[in-house]
Amino acid sequence: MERSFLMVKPDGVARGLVGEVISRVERRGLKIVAMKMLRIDRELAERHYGEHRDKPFFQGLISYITSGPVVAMVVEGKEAVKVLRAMIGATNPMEAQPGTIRGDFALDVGRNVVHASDSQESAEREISLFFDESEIVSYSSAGETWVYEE
Ligand code: DAT
Ligand code: MG
Repeated sequence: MERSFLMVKPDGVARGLVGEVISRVERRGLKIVAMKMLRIDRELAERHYGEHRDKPFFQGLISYITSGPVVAMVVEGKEAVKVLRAMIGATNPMEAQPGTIRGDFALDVGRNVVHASDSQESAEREISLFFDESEIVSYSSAGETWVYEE
């Protein structure tokens, strides 16, 4: 099974959308194997978004992501990276399809409610930025019997 990193951003937490996001993940059959609420500091923000350091929106992005608590998760499942990217929708919510999290709950690229890793390499990097391996749990879920054919 593949792992991805999913995060409800400060706007999502402030707007009371944590349960909505978690609920969608659970209903899809994905398994949450780690979760915590935290306030991201500047150093962690700059590491997490390091690939965007030279972009014009970088400072705004860092201010936004450090502006309030986030809920960070490790999510496990078949092709979890691809599935979560499809579930969150396009980066710019104006282009995100209805039915996606951004397409249902956001309008502004600078307030797009959620983050999900864009590749397996990003997922590994982001998970290790936010979680110790000891914080990631192992348990059996209904998925093992009812979500996957085998
Ligand atoms: P994603 O969050 O879909 O992986 P990304 O990695 O390209 O998108 O960018 C990270 C975040 O930066 C994104 O969620 C919102 C912000 N961002 C991206 N492009 C932007 C732009 N053109 N203007 C303002 N903010 C932008
Ligand atoms: Mg990204």
